[in-house]
Amino acid sequence: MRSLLITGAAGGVGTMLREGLRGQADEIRLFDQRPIDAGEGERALVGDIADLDSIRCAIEGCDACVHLAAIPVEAPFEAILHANLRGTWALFEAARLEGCDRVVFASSNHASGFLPVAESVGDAAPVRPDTYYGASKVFGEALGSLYHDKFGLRVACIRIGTTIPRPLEERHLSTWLSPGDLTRLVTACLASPDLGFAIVYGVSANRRRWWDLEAGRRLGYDPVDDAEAYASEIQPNPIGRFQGGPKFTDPGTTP
Ligand code: 15L
Repeated sequence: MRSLLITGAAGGVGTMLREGLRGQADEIRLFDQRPIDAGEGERALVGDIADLDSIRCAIEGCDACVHLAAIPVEAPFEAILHANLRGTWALFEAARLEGCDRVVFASSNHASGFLPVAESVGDAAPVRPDTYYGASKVFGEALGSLYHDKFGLRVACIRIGTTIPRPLEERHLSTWLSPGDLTRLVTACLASPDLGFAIVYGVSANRRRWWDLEAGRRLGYDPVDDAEAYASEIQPNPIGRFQGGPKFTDPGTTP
């Protein structure tokens, strides 16, 4: 690949992915509202994700984009509207206008966070957002579908679980996506010749997972990590009734 754009590259997931994808493109452009020190083969770009002109400049000449820029937790609606809704529209529109025909969109498990923990689900899972944040990810998936059907973009929406270096609480034994598996999944989405439009759950091969790996496997994702390896180090704590976890599904958490 010649050029790859990563938006939101200064965030937690962006930082892990930047490491994992190093060397996979001749040039990796790192777009964020915060300045980034670019390394070899990288170019840092500062801008507002909701500004169409900025993102058009950033994506011009790119073969693919990984779109991570967003508010990653629940927040007041106006903030979500700007970064997650306008920002995601600007990204898809810039991709269309500049001829970047492959977008990997960082959706979230919170698009379906109100599914009960007892339910095991796959890519056909109904949307059950648990927050404005989760609803904004559903909007992003819908835009991806629209830009695929109408303009032929190849779009993978990854409903990311919990991407942290290691599981820290009981829920993570089900939801963990290890940094290594994150890179494997995004790499598969960037490379698959079969990608049209897909929604895949971003989760490691955790034996306690609720989410089906099939949609990811169809694109070539082959996870190797299992959160169970850390189970003995984790203090038991309440998971709650819903997959999004109590921090997202408690009525008090919506501003
Ligand atoms: C997410 O989508 C969030 O960005 C992250 O902060 C975690 O809450 C993660 O999901 C999770 O569900 O653990």
